[in-house]
Amino acid sequence: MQAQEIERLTSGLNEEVLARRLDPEKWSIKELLAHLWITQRLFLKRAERMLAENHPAIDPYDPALDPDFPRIAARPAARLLAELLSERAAFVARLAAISPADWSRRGEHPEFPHYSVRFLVEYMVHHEAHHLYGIFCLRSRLGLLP
Ligand code: NI
Repeated sequence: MQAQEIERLTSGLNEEVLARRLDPEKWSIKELLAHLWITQRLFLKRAERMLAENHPAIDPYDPALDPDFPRIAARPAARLLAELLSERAAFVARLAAISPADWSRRGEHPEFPHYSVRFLVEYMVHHEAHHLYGIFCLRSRLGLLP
């Protein structure tokens, strides 16, 4: 499961190293972890709304405008990781319980004309894989084998 990759690629690094920005303008491993923690919750909330409401409006998320980001990124990485993994298990269990028709329930997203529960899950997986690549590269540059 992809979530285990987050655990593997963030293991064996202390808080100082995790929070180190190798490029001053780019996120540290811990900021990337916080971003995945935040977006997983966001995706779950969106899915719940799409399952409960008819065509709810979905607001785009811009991390640069998120006032909670610095506070969340300052939390201990081990806590973020543990919560991300347990919330992932709950998310997967929730999705396993929905009906085939529920996967086609829609939301109205200004950028994506086919925003369904199925699309949201596929988007989340690709978005996370994109950031896992970033974590993989940072970890490698820190001198650790993946
Ligand atoms: Ni992102």
